[in-house]
Amino acid sequence: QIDGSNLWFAQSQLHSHNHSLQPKSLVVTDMDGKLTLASNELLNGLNQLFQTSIKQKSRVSKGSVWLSLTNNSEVIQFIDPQELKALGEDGFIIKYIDEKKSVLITGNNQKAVLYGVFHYLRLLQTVAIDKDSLNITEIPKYKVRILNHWDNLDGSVERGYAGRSIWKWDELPTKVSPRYKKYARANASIGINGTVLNNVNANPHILTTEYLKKVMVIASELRPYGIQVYLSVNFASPAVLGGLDDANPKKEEVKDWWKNKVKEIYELIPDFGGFLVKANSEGQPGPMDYGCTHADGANMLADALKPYGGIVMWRAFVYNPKGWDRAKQAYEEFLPLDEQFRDNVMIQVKNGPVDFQPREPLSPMFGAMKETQVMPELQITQEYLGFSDHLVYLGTLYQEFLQSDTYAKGKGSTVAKVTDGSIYNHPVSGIAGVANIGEDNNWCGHHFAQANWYVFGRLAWNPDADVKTIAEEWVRQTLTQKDKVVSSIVEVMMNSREATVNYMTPLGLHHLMGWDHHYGPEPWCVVEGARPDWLPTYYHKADSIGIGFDRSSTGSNAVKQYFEPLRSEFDNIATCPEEYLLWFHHVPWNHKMENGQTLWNQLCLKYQEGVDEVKKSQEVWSKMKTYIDEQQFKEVQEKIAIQLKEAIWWKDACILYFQTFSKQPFPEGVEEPV
Ligand code: GCW
Repeated sequence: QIDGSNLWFAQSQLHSHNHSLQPKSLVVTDMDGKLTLASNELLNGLNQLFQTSIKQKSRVSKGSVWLSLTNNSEVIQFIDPQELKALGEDGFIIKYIDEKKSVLITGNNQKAVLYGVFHYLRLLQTVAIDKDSLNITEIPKYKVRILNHWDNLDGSVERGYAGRSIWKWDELPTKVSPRYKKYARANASIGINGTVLNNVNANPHILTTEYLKKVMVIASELRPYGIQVYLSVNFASPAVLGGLDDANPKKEEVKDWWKNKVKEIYELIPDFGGFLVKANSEGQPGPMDYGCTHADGANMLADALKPYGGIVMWRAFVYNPKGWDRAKQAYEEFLPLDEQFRDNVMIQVKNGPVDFQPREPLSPMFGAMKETQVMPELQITQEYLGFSDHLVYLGTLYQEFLQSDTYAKGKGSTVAKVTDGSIYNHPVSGIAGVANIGEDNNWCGHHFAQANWYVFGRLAWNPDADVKTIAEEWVRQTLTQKDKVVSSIVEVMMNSREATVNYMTPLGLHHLMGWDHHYGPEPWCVVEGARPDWLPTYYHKADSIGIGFDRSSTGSNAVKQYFEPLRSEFDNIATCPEEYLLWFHHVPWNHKMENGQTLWNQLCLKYQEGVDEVKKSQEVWSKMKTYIDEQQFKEVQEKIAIQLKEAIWWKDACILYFQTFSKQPFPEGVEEPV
């Protein structure tokens, strides 16, 4: 029975073209037991895939799969030392060696070999391979490929929709959940190498000795799989925990407190990764409380971590209700500080300038900060995309963002390139994903939400990888190997995000969702005394003339923060891409759209398009019954029914509400509410 708990290890079936590739033997060149985990993983994987029991031998012979670190004298005979050096810490080679008639999997350390093993097993399951295609060198683009858990110490998860936290703080350090290892293995299989265990809205108590001892146990469970542990820290910790008067980063006693704390951490966890900090954001304490800057705060922590090789990921999610346009603030606050940050600080920036909406243009921070390493933060948990009730494959969202051109160094300066080290070169680079993992049996709440964890990892490894291919990989490993079925499911996945944009916030609309919980439509929402920038009316600005936020040069001028030609393209209503139209412009209801429709009609038609797409996916899924595990089939079917009901809810609620301003009827082809 497949219940989803096995993630993408569920099927263990060969791709139909690979049946002839059964290895004759497994050879592990491993003097000191470093490759035990990798070789067990490989042996078990191969045995399962080929339904056999593959022999382990000590000498490579015809038909072997050969596992070795690169520092082996035989390996060096077959691969150029330069190539081996270029692999760095995490890269690996999978190569068919003609002289030996064998497949070699090698890397510079055990983690890299493990990545190679997972990749080889993945290839066997997902694509037709042969000797010639087995000439693979994979080197990850980002150095830090990390999950951010917004998990609280009481076991709740902020914006989590898959049950409570997987970290059992009350049981630790005595009781160790078997899930920790499974979690580490799943992450390693997709190349993730770090995790921040606790919420960015950080409880200072994570840094007490009591909790650090619990963290130490988790770290030792994850370590064999190459996953480093990081913590979110509360900037006020020296005052709250240490009893100091305040947490002013300029004060020696504050600096000393952090230094001592960091020393204590590294004594317990020698490979500790570093800190993630949300400061002076949504009420969190920070250096600005003391008239200091983000740089002062980040650098103080960076200095404490530096001797141990630790890093600081300092978030730029800052906004202020006093400003005219929330989307502008991060740039205004951080750009003047470029050049001031230590080289072990990364500024962590959400993909869009507002907040993980179904669609946003890229944040102007990307490409603009040149002296400081900027790392993208993506959200895997579906805070604004229907929680774990809606089937939304986020690969297409991530790809659209990573391939967005910043023009920072001319055409082709994609977000991926300005952050992964291709264009600006900093000692460290990284990408973060806010996890959608919880204690639910299937880990992520919705079976298909697992694909979002999966695609995040694969893109963190290679941001230029094709997300359709990744979707197919996931389907083959998780659901089925039947070619026809695979392509139908992949199609549903590939269309799902655009559908969600359409039934929630088409044409550049954003933040229309329910107050606080962010579920369902509430574009009319008014809350007495609430911050205006938490209310949908702040964003859509619908009135009798039109709808949309004027961020053009005649409005908030947020467009100014982009490089040319983006700036002019966004600024001009005639050239602004329609998917961002209402993000950048307040547009009259009768404005003519590219296809000749008025804005009003087009808006309504887009809502309908979103609903229709969900109907289509429902139909496709209903035909999957005979191919998919029964329970899984049923659970997804039920969720799509919820999604359809809610897509209609979104459409009706938004159109009816905006109609009070446009005073125009439902256009032809758009279903009226029943
Ligand atoms: O999107 C908002 C969320 C908060 C979150 C915050 C952030 C962790 O609604 O729940 O807090 O962003 O990213 O800091």
